[in-house]
Amino acid sequence: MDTKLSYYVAGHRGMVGSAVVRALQRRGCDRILTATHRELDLTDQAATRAWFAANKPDVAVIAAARVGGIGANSAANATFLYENVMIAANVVEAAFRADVGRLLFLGSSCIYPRLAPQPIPEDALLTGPLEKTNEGYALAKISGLKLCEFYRRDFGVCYHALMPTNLYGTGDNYDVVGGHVLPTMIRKFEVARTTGAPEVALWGTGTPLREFLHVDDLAEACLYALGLDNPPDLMNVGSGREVTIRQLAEMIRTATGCQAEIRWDASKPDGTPRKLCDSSLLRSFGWAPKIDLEEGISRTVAEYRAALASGDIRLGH
Ligand code: GFB
Repeated sequence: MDTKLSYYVAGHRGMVGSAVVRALQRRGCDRILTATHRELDLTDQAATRAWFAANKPDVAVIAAARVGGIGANSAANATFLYENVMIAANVVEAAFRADVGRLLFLGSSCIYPRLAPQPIPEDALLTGPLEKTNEGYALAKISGLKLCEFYRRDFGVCYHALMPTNLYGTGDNYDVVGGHVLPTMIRKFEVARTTGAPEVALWGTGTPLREFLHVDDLAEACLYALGLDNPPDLMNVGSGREVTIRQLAEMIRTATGCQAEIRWDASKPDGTPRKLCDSSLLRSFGWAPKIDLEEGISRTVAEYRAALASGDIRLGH
């Protein structure tokens, strides 16, 4: 990737966007453009067009999205579809109008069919029905990646997409109702440890399999993909390692030092049974994850404790 270019990182206050900014800074890139939600509402077409026309970045990385775990998604499919499809459509079109030649769009492995072959190759896209709990989010992300593919094909711009597996790490959201499973478990076990609660209630049966990737590994994958002259339209990004939700809970209980018993609340949804990405395409270009899950969890637990102590932490949406 060219560190002399200007990079717009949409969603720079989120977990993914802030990791991309840190990765760009590590490479010595000093032309990083950002706009807070208050400064620029990406669901507003006129505002998005005006911002791109005024700022004209060379490259745009789209990490802005309404995101959440299974609870937030299943309770608000309308909002997840509307906001994310608006962001994708506005940003891609406004970037094109402003002559942005390169754009990287970030999605999620939930774009693939609920019962896709495992590990999931990129060409499993649109071969079967989606997981219902996050259908709105998935449809918006499919629209976004297809917009990139079609603008590239029709107009010759290099717009492409990465589909990360379940992410965690620095700057995550620790909302126990709407958050993702890994940060939620850290918070639940930490609360139980510090209050001496005898039990922690977790959702579902504990049997689903998930693949987790540290967000700093994803950020490096983004820069890797941006360094390719002719990247594939769509590439998966995962660690290649699956754990059951039950195994994840044990790992986090150990990392936090919590003694509480786990109670599984089967009235809460399991979601998709398994979603392991086939990341061999991106790996064939030379990218590989560096942070293994045990190391990533212990680092994240330490960061959670430090963030809680300083008050610089997201505990809700
Ligand atoms: O991260 P998560 O909420 O989302 O993980 P998905 C859900 C899995 O963890 C389910 C179990 O099997 C849950 O039953 N789980 C156990 C818990 N305890 C908890 C808990 O306390 N909180 C939560 N949240 N889960 C999301 C999609 O799916 O993944 C998004 O909804 C996005 O669209 C994201 O794609 C990456 O992995 O099921």
